[in-house]
Amino acid sequence: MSSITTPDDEATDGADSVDVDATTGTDGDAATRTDDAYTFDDLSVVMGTYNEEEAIGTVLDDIERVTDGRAEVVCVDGSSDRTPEIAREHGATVIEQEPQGYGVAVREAVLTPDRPVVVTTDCDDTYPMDRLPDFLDAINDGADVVSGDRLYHGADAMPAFNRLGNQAFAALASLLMGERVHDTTTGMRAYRREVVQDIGWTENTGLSAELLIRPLMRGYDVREEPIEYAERLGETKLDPIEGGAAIAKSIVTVCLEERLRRF
Ligand SMILES: Nc1nc2c(ncn2[C@@H]2O[C@H](COP(=O)(O)OP(=O)(O)O)[C@@H](O)[C@H]2O)c(=O)[nH]1
Ligand SMILES: [Mg+2]
Repeated sequence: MSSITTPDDEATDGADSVDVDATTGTDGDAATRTDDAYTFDDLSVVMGTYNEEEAIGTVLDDIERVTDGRAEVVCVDGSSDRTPEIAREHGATVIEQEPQGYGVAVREAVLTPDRPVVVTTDCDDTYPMDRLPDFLDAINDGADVVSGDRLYHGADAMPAFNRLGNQAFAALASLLMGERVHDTTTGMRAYRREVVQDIGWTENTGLSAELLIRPLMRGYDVREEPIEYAERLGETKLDPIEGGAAIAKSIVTVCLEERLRRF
């Protein structure tokens, strides 16, 4: 795992408030480690879903298989197709919301669960749900945020324009933060619930970058974990030019806000 370790002496009040109330594990699978380690019973997998009927069955089947049906699934849905029906058939909690963009949906999704570990994903079969145990392990190892780095393995399935853009976003954020990050716009991350609850989120298309940058700049233990990235099922909901401009703006705004906050 590549690690962005923020020194403790840079930690601020936000990081100090991370107080892990670990629950007792049960026996049985790879995600069960010690008495006070989180297990799949402590995990919520959350996502925005917008007309993803081609992909949602596969994504939810994968989560069920990998977590033995123990992870809770929350979908914040703005679809006009059969996505929400398929989600409910799979036992997911579906929150209906008018489509207002990625970040509006994902903010609602990360704030909904009561469980102590929250994992985000896209509902498009691009992210490896098989890696959920590794993300949970990293949280149990002390990480506050575990961020899937798609670019580490090359992200061949990503359109070349998006890949270049994502590399540029990571370079820009690294420069502004003074810490090297490799993938700021990934959809797959694990968070301790306190992290998402304790920080105020402002961005929409740029929420993914914000969800990495604010915790990192507040001294939380943020780690990047290389992941494979697969070809999408169904159509993308993000316009690369308009969305890319919004993400760049979010990165600059959030980095400046976090720098000012330190004074
Ligand atoms: N509820 C909701 N979900 C959205 C909206 N926009 C995007 N999503 C979902 O957010 C995830 C990310 O979008 P995606 O099209 O995969 O973006 P990309 O990965 O950048 O191509 C997908 O699961 C989408 O269905 C929206 O306005 N409302
Ligand atoms: Mg996607």
